[in-house]
Amino acid sequence: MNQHRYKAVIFDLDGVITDTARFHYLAWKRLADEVGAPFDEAFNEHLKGVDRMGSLALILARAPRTFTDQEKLLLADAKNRHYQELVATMTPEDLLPGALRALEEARAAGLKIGLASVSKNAFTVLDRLGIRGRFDDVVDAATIANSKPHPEIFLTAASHLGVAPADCLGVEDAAAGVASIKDAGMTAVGVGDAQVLARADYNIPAMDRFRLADYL
Ligand code: B16
Ligand code: MG
Repeated sequence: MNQHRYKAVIFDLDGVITDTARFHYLAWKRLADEVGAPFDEAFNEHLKGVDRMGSLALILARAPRTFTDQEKLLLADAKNRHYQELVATMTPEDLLPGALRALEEARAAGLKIGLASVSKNAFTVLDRLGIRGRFDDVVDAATIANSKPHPEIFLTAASHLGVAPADCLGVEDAAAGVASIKDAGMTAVGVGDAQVLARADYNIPAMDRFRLADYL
């Protein structure tokens, strides 16, 4: 049993472990151009931590016409196929600087390690990065009803790890993700803009500044 303040660290994937946001952006951008909806990097920020159909709804709300449910499913499928083509090019070199060390520090400290991503492609991404075996639990996003900022995914991760939420440290790069961690009753490390991630208990500009000892 470890003697630390926390018993588990639960990581977000996109923006914390790897930069899949770039691929989501490219895939959504192509779709937005096809339907005539305005789309840029700033708007893409609002999609971080939002699930696929939720993201599509936000994009289509700015399109010049409405879409049937069947059209929406086809559009979401097309976006996902494009995204998966991009993910297929990933290698362990796509780990964000500091991410692997953070996983190693958590393991060395005897903490449980979880992944809380609302991406249904998370398992594939972890396999491409070669790090799936480093997690004690990876929440299957297909089992999650509410995407971030709802706390469900972080609560599910804690429950799978057998750790009380108050004993968990969550690591997130999106405001919606930090809200999810805080509303789950956990301590949050925000990775990125401290003003955007103002609800986090600790703020670092990027994962290369993550030092587990700073939070224990
Ligand atoms: P998929 P996270 C989220 O991952 C992304 O931030 C978000 O942009 C994306 O729409 C969502 O996954 C769903 O991804 O289409 O692969 O199921 O930040 O929770 O790791
Ligand atoms: Mg993220």
